[in-house]
Amino acid sequence: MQLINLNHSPYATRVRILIRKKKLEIDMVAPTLALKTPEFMAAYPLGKIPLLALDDGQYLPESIAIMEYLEDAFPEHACRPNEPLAAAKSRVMASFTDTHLAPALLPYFKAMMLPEFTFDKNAQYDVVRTALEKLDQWLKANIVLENHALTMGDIVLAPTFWWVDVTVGLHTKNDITEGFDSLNQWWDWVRSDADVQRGINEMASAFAAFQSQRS
Ligand SMILES: N[C@@H](CCC(=O)N[C@@H](CS)C(=O)NCC(=O)O)C(=O)O
Repeated sequence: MQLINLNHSPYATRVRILIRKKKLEIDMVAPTLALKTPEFMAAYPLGKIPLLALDDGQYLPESIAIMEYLEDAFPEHACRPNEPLAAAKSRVMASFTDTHLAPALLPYFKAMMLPEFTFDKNAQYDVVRTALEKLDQWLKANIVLENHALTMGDIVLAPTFWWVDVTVGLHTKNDITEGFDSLNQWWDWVRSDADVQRGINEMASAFAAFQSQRS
């Protein structure tokens, strides 16, 4: 098996972190076809990275589906809790990441890729801050860090959360997480994990390389 990977991608990073947490021997390789080309789309119809290349030649897209597959296929070193409510909370974190937080960051990513793209920075700041406020309140009510082991939900959220400061920080000096104590405590806790930290460092290096190419 191989993971077709992009180091800057929060979606690929969550899978890299899980692979390392589960101690799986899966090579991580860059795509050999250029993204968005007809060749890429013909080979991988959903058109996105990451992809898990299976040994029989099939490709599995969608990071969460890949992570669930790896948990099902390799139950050792589980990152999906057995206890139903803990498992549900892990899924809430993953779902919140992809349905609330990542969409709120989209205009920032778009502006990074397309310098001519403009958006209302004050309004978008408020959208992101509102999403973070909800997350802070949810964490406060649902996660007790002292009793909490790293789950798939944490692994999904952490790389996208890293991008919050980076993307919003390109446009404002405000600390967008100011006052969100539960969220900040969770962030300190999650990035103290060596595999999470490694994934974040890889994203940071890839982003630094992207920025130096453009300047
Ligand atoms: N829902 C997908 C999203 C993956 C995604 O958006 N990947 C980006 C890289 S961060 C990508 O492949 N973009 C290429 C493109 O849109 O052409 C997942 O969870 O895997």
